[in-house]
Amino acid sequence: MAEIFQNLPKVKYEGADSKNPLAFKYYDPDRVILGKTMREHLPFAMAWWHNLCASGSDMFGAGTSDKRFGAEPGTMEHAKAKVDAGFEFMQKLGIEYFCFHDIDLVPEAATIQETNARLDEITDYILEKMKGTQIKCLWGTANMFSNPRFMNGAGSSNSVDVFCHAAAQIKKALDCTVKLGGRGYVFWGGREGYETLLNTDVKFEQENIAQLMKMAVSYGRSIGFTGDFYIEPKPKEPMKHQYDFDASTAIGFLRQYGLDKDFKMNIEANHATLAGHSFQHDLRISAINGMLGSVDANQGDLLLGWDTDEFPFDVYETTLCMYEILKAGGLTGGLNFDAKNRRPSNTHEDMFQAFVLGMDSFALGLIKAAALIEDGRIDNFVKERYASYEGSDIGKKIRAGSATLAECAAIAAQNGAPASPGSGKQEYLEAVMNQILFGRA
Ligand code: XLS
Ligand code: NI
Ligand code: NI
Repeated sequence: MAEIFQNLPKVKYEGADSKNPLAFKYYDPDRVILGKTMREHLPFAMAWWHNLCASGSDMFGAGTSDKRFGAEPGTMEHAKAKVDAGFEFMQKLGIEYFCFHDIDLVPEAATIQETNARLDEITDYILEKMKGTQIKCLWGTANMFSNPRFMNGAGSSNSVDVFCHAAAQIKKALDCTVKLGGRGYVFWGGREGYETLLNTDVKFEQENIAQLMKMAVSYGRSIGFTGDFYIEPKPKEPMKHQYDFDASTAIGFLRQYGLDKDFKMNIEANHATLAGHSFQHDLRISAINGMLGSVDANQGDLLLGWDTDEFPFDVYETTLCMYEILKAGGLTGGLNFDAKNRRPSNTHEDMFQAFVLGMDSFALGLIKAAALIEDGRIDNFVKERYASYEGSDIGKKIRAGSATLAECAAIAAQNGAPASPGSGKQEYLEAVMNQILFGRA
C-alpha cells in the first residue's frame, strides 16, 4: 500500500519543551492520571466527514484542500482511498476510533439497493483494514439532511415516503455500525425542526421522530447492538429551530417517549454555545441525568452565529469539559473531533497539525482538570456552600423529601430573617482556576 501522507511522520510525544510542530507537547498516551492512562481517559475519534471528505468549500467558494488521495471523487476507488488515507492518518496520530455517516463512506447511488451494496463492499474493506490495528468504530449514523429529499426533515418529514427512506438508511447504518463493532449510534436531528410554525404540526412531527427512534432501538437490539444510542442536541442550523435544542430538551423528549434507557447524549461544544449555554453546562446537565455518553470535541467562535467546528484550542474549555467527564466517572463513548481545518489551512500537514492541537488541548485539559480535583479548593467550596442542609434537621428532611411547607414556615417564623446565605466567591474561584492552569509564571 503506497503511503498517502508522505513526509508526514508518526506523531510522538516529545514534551512541553518541544518545538516540533508534529509532536505532542502534552498528550502522552501512557501517562497515568488519576489511576488511568491518558489513552483510556481520552478515546479520541476522527470524524470521517470533516477529515476525509470535506475540502473546505463554503457558500462563497469552492474547496481549497485536496481530498482525492489519488482517486477520482464519486467512485468506489475514491471511497477505498479515503479508507486507506483514514487508517494511515489514524495510525500516524495514534487515534483509535472513527465516526461516520453512511454517505461519508460511499457515494450515494440512484437506488437504496445499490447504495447498500456499496456500503457492504466498503465495510468489508474497512473490517479488513481494522485487523491488526487498535482502530475501532466509535459510532455510526445516517446522513438524513444532505439529500434534497430531506428538505422538510427525516422522521419529522410531512412525507411518509421520506420517513420510510430515512428508516431504510438508519437500518443500513445500524447494520454497518454493528458490523464494524461501533460503541454507539448517533441521531443528530439535522433538519428535524422547522422554518415556520405556520406550516408545521409540531406534535405530529415529534411523535414521528420518537417512533423512528423506537424502531431503531428495536431493530438495533434485534441485530445484537448493545451500545448506546445518542441524541446530539443542536438548537438551530440548518433549521431555524431544531427539536433537540439542548441537553435538557433532548432528555425531556427521551423521557416523554420512554427512550431514556437506550439513549444518552452526544454533546458537541459548538452546539451548546449556539444554544446560549456553555459547553460545560450541557455536559453537566447530561451528567446529572446519567446521560453523558459521548462528546463531539470542537470549539465555536463566539463572534459568529454558526457551527464553525474549529479544532479545540481553548484550554479553559477543555479543562472544564474534562472536569465534568472525570466527575461523571468517564465516558462510555469518546471524544470525536467533529472539527475541520480553517479553509485557508489547506494542506495535508494542516490536517495533522489540527489533530495535534486538538489532542494536546484535551490532554492539557485532562491534566488541569485532575489538578483542580486534587487541589480540592473548588469542590470543597461547593460542598461547604450547601452545608446548611446537612447541618440542620429541617435541611435533612427537605433533602429526603419529607418536609412540609408548614414545617418550613414554622422554622422561618421561629428563626426570623435569615442570615446572609454567604458569598458566592466567583472571583476567588476563577483565580484558583488561573493558578492551577498557569502555575508559576
Ligand atoms: C452537525 C453535527 C453532525 C453530527 C453527525 O452540526 O455536528 O456533524 O455530529 O451527524
Ligand atoms: Ni457533531
Ligand atoms: Ni455540529
